[in-house]
Amino acid sequence: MSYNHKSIEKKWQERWEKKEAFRADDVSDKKKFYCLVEFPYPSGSGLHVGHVRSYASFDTIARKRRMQGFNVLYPIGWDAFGLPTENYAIKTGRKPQDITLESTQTFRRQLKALGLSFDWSREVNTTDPEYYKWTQWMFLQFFKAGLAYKAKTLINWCPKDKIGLANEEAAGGVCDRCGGPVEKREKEQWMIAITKYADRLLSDLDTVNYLPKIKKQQQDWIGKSEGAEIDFWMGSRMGSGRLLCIRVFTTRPDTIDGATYVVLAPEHPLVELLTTDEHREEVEAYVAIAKKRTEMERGDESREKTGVFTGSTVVNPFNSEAVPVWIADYVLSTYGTGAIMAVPQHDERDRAFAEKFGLPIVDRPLVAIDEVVAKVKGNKVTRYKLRDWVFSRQRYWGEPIPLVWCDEHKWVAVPDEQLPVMLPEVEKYEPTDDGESPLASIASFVNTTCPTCGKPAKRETDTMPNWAGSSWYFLRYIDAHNKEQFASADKLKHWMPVDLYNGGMEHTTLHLLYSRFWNKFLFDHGFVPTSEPYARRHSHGLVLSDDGTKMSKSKGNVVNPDDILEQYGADALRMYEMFMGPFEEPVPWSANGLIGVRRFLDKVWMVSEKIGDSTMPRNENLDRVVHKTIKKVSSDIEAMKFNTAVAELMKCVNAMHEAHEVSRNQFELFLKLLFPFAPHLASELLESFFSVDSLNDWPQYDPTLVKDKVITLAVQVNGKLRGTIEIAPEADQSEAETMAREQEQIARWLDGQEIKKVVYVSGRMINFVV
Ligand code: ANZ
Repeated sequence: MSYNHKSIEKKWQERWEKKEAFRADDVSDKKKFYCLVEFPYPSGSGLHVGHVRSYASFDTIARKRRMQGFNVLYPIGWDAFGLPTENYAIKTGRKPQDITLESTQTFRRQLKALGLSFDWSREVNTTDPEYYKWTQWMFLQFFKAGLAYKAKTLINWCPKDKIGLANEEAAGGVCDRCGGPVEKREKEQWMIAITKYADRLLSDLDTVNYLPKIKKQQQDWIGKSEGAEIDFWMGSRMGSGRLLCIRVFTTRPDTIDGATYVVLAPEHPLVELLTTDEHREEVEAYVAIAKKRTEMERGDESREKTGVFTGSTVVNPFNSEAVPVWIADYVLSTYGTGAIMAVPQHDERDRAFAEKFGLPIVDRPLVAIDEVVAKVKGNKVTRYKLRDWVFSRQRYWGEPIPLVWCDEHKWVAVPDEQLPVMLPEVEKYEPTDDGESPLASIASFVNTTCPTCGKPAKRETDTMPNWAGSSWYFLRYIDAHNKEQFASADKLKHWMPVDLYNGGMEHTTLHLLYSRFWNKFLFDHGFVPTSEPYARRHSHGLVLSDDGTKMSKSKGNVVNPDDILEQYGADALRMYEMFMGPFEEPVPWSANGLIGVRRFLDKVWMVSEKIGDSTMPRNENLDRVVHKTIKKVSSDIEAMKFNTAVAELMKCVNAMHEAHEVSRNQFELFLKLLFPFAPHLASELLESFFSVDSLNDWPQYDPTLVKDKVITLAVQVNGKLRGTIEIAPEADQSEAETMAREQEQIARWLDGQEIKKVVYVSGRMINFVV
């Protein structure tokens, strides 16, 4: 028999909405619990089943916490600026604002149809001027603190999307958005000095509870290296009379005695000066090719080494030997000093290079680092791989950067009372090939007056990257409608830090790092109460299509949650996505798996028909099953092992199904456990048999019932009691025999004896006749 999910789910969703059942209290005696999931980008294609996995799983935790008496904040909103909407607007000739409105309506409808317990009164949208006013205000705090600066840099440029990308968005030389190759372009950009926080972003990882793989990725991305900078001088003066030196960065000063050559990155400023005429042609040809290669290619350890000799030598400052200077693209200009001392004896890459070009490989003992550094007058330095954050985009659909250029006063902040700087409505959004923002062609936007002197001035036309709005949205949820501040200090103090945060692994080096940095900055300036925004971070695995590949529109293998809600219901979809596999691992979609979960829910419905009255005798075995389920489900939710929690609930229902009768108490306990997973069905059954008020506590298991039952069995040798064993009542003779023989005090009596017979009286005794 199948239950009617449509009427039941609609009924409960309407009731929750009317009661504002999930509204969090800003003032409460209860302990707070701030449960956060990464807010979605409202794309035109609607909610993805991958969203459901994260949101439903955390909904389970949020609901359990409410039952446990916590004041829970579980909010949601829209991260709506960015390229997909802008590109879609260009394609369809519509306004990004209208498209966003439409997409958020779809997403909201879908999330509500899932019965997720979000506090909808705190919904935020990063494209709302009331929201981005504060994003702009925060940018100005960075600017005023000297952490936002404009610099000409080589940026990663995606020729297809016509957009500059941060390093994090161009990892491996490919565009994060379209997958196409990324070029280098020189461009003036706003940068934010995240590197000033590199050390704290690293060391404070010790103060938070993140999945180990998340911590590791952040550590690697920040990439701290302790080493030394050492100067290798030329032995003689150049024609100009100058004495040149190459400064190398090494993490292994102890190997310097074995440094048999020096390598410059092809872009190194000394390349030209050090190249002798004899080698110039060859060097120039090499440099031209090397510059075209992506950093990924160049960093690839397995690639055949290439390089050229400059014709010059420098002196190894430790042993005064002359060493040749080479140019090779495995040395990157963007790291360290862009020059290395090569130690083929100790470094794989240097060895491969030396072998290929016939450079000396010498075996010399290591020298203590401090001794080397003192002798060669080197500087100990700490280097980071982390780069400053490229913060401007020459695109339309983002927050305008609230600065004004005045020839006299340079960059001037727009005064607070003039925020937000509104994004003007425009006819055309097309990015330009010269890389200028579409806003640059709107005279009414560009032309303004200098806030300092009142003379004519021009607005900055770059917009912010879409990582801006998401860097602080967890703060806005706390006080979503505040018009005076981004959030009040009292409320921030009440709710921060986020107790538990879930999101995709793909955000570990982007959003997660940016928002930690952003929060630390606000903390340093007294705007937020905690240095770290998230006490605990977890990550869910992707939901793949049934053939194990990524779901994508072009392949037509996207599962639409609407269809499933219609046919199987929200409870089935939610619970299936928790059951499909370990939470942090990618799992393929399985239609059969979904059907199996739906059948389980139908079985729950059927169990309700065999609920006995309170006069029936206690079925102790079923009691044990129920209490073991309480124990396992409780600890599994805490450990985010949602799949095994669901499996346990299934086992319990099977036991109930097989039992002759199920007591009211047993069923009530079960429904309470089911509620965080399948809230509609559980509420419906609780209401018809008990009361939904009973959801005010989380079931506790009886410790005596979860212990496996054991009895004491007497062990005799030749009829004399020699000891006892604790054993399950249903144990057979061989189990009892094995256990008895393992007991030392019994083994002593049997040692060296020939056993003639064993008498076993189940539940009473075992007798060895020797
Ligand atoms: C000599 C040496 C001997 C090195 C040895 C390593 C091992 P991490 O740990 O990643 O910071 N290096 C320095 N700058 C470089 C650049 N711009 N491009 C490519 N390689 C560069 O790596 C630091 C080490 O990588 C440095 O220490 C340097 O090689 C190389 F047995 O110096 B080492």
